[in-house]
Amino acid sequence: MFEHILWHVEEGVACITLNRPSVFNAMHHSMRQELLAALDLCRNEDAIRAVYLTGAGRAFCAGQDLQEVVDPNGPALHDILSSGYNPIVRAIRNLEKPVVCAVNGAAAGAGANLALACDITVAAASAFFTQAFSKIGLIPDSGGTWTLPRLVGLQRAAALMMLSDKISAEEAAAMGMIWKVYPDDSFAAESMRLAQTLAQLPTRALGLTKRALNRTFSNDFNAQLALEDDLQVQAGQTQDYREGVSAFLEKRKPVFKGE
Ligand code: T3D
Repeated sequence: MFEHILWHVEEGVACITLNRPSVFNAMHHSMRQELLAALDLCRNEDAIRAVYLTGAGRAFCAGQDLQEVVDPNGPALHDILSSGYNPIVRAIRNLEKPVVCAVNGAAAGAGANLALACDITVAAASAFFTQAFSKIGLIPDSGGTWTLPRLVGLQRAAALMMLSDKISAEEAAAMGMIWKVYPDDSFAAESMRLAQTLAQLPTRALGLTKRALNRTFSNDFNAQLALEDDLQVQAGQTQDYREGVSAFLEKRKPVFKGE
């Protein structure tokens, strides 16, 4: 189905694996378009209730394929962003389903910022992050100048972006850049279990939660209260809400269907 990513759906989780391990899963045009197409499937398929994004081999993603940018027939910088990274991170933020990013190894440049665009980002203990852009004379993209300061604060974001130091998974978790670090040997199983747990939760409520979180830094307090009011009314109309309340009152485990 795809050439540069692996795709399968398992227990309500769409598993997307960036799959160019020989170049640390650096992204070129076809891979970006395949990732976009996969995210589109995630949006359109009701049976998909969570997304799990990871990388094959030793890296999660080394960002832009630097061979592509020196190719005289390759796309221009603007096109790479406007038809590649920008729609990808927008699709992740606008997807009203939880997206887990499982950073299995190096996450550099656009690869690092792709990870930060996801809802819950976890990493293997041996993984590391580097903004990398300053080392090649570019500015951070893929939404990084928006997400990173919101996650770690302006000072840390400035230092991470200007110096492009490698940050270990533990350091990333300590500064709030990611959610959790798992030991290497249990990373794949534990990160997948996280996605499977999310896929069993009330999908519509999680999607609406994401919509509210997407607005939190642009709304003032009153606008956010009004948004919560509106979204809560929508959540209250779902089958999963009825199931959640019934299950509580009947002292049993709820069975959410994402409806
Ligand atoms: O047009 C535009 O550029 C706009 C878009 C910008 C978005 C961006 O993402 S810009 C930032 C691009 N990314 C980078 O600058 C990161 C480059 N890579 C690295 O700094 C290092 O590879 C890592 C820190 C990620 C990992 O280092 P290390 O020592 O563990 O591995 P390595 O030996 O450097 O890399 C392994 C292989 O992957 C190697 O190939 P080889 O020698 O075994 O045949 C290396 O060339 C290849 N590779 C790694 N990153 C890229 C890459 N090949 C192409 N593009 C890459 N980005």
